[in-house]
Amino acid sequence: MRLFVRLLKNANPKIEYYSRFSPSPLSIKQFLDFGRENACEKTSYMFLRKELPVRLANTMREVNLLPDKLLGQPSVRLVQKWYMQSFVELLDFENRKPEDPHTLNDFLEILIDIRNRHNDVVPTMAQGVIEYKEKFGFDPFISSNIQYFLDRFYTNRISFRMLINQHTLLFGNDTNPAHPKHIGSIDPNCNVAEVVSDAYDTAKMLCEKYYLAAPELKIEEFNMKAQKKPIQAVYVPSHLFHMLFELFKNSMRATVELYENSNESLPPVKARVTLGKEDLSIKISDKGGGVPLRKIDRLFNYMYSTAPTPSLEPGAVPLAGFGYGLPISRLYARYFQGDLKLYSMEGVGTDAVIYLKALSSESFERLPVFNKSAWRHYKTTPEADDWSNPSREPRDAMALLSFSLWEQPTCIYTK
Ligand code: W6P
Repeated sequence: MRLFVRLLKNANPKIEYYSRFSPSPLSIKQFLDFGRENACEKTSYMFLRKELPVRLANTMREVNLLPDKLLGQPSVRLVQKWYMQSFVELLDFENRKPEDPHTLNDFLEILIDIRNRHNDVVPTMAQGVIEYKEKFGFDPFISSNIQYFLDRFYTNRISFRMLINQHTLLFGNDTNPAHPKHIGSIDPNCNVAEVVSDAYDTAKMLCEKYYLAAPELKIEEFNMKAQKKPIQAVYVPSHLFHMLFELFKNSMRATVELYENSNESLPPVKARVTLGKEDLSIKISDKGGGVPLRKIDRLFNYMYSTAPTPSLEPGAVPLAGFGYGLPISRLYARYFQGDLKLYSMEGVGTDAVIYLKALSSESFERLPVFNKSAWRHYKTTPEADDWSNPSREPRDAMALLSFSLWEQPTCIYTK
């Protein structure tokens, strides 16, 4: 305990120190090569004992830029405490040599502790946003700050867990006997259509449980690189599953709800997997009636889609609660240089496309960096909009127009 207090005193200058380094992004190929060939626990240790504090410190500095009204919320405080605790635990290894008998095993154990400590970061931050909204209401400026922050904060968390998982899976005793060919959490031959089908099956079970029906799935593959061969990716199957499961839940819910009071059979959800030179793309299409363009951005907005106590609402259906599923799925896609986009046509249905890099040598981690430019995002106040607002009274505008045209025509040009 005394050790911890002493370390805590040291922590603030250390956060400052480590936050001056930018995180070092790795590509999937680098993760793979490292894990496959010379998987050396000492090398991994030497890299992580610096890189993990760097990534933690970068994000901790950014948390401190949040508006005071948000920082003051108990759940945000709790999350900050977890980050501080983990940071301090990692500092303990700054001077521990990998050759010392206990170092590597102690490091493994600490990593597992840290991973567990941070399990509930997402729902806890969501609680913080709820607390804020209940006290202060919805504010567009704060909402855009929160959007910017949480996108970066959760990306940092995804990357932090990726590094921890690779180390513990490669060097711990929790190697995965079900997937001997996986390198840590990466499947070098990930059959994309199989993950599509698994994610569909899981969403279908949920959907049938609550709606007593679910649309069928139709999968098509277009392999432009090697005709007729199943499309494979070098990727983290759990990330892919997470994204697809989220999209299927949304598509199924839209479809089933549109046909709720109809005798017609449900239109199937279609999945199309394509491989080109640069992109591996997966499109999930539904005929669930679509979403008007005006509402599409909201599906990705944290503050907008954080409903107070979402799972406890009476009559609420856990399927596609429009919670954090979509924004976080998009972060998974972007994390390795891909993206997730929605193309909807109101009245008909929605296409959701996951874009991944076809080449593992191009899928570098996309990581937030704490610097001046990030700082500016939090500290500058919004300026006046540089696009027009639709006139609230169209006839006023018309009256003004005819007035200037007929009474004082030159005014328009001499201004
Ligand atoms: C909808 C709304 C939505 C969001 C994400 C994915 C698919 C769909 N379909 O109607």
